[in-house]
Amino acid sequence: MLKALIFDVDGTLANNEREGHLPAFNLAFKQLELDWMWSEDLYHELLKVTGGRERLKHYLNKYQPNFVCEDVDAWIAQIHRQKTLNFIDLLERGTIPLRTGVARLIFEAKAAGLRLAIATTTSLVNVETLITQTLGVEYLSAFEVIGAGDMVAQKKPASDVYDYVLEKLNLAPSECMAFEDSSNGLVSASGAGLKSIITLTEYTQSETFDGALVVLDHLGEPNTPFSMIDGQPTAHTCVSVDYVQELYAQYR
Ligand code: XBP
Ligand code: MG
Repeated sequence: MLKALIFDVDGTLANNEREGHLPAFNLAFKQLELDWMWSEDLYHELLKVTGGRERLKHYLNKYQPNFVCEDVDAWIAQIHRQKTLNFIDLLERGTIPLRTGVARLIFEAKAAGLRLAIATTTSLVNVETLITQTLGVEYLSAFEVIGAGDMVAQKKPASDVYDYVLEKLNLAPSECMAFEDSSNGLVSASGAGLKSIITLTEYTQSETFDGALVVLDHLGEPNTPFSMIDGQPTAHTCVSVDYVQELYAQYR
């Protein structure tokens, strides 16, 4: 029986890479007097590396090979702390909404008695601020488990964060459904034995999603139907609990 829905955050709950993380990184570079500026195209490439600190390290190795400092990891941590402050500031200004259909599905799932959890690469404070700003602070407790990047040894595409969430929920992967937007996220969820529903973003639309139950442009609303990119044709026009249950029953 389907018992829980587990949501990724960046790209899945909110389309917040281009409007959130990217400008937050660039502002941090400026504030710390670094002569770096990430374009959208460069960021698209850098997104293959999950986790902000890991992404910064990859950028330094590949694009700033002559950069020297005494303690690179401490410097990266400082840039990342500043970037997180900038990102939180953007969230608190209310400029980053949830994606189409996300709030509706969360309300519906909760009303139907499904358990809710989060499995993300980003920091806990980012998740808590996003939920507070969009759904309201009372919704923080609706998510029984929030698995964040720094709580596990390896970030996505490793399965660690999904393994962690399943263990905390005390559920088997066969009792849950994952929601992801990226190939790294799908590989992570699949590695933990979970089936996934994918909603693409502009950054992930050219990726491959072998093994996903269905690939959509978004979760849809009754008056804003989703487009199916890959999957079995359906009469459903938005991802409702009924549709999730149908997908779950077909592929269990
Ligand atoms: C996507 C990511 C994150 C964010 C940045 O995470 O790779 O690294 O881009 O977050 P997910 P931090 O889709 O799993 O939510 O800078 O806080 O690491
Ligand atoms: Mg994601």
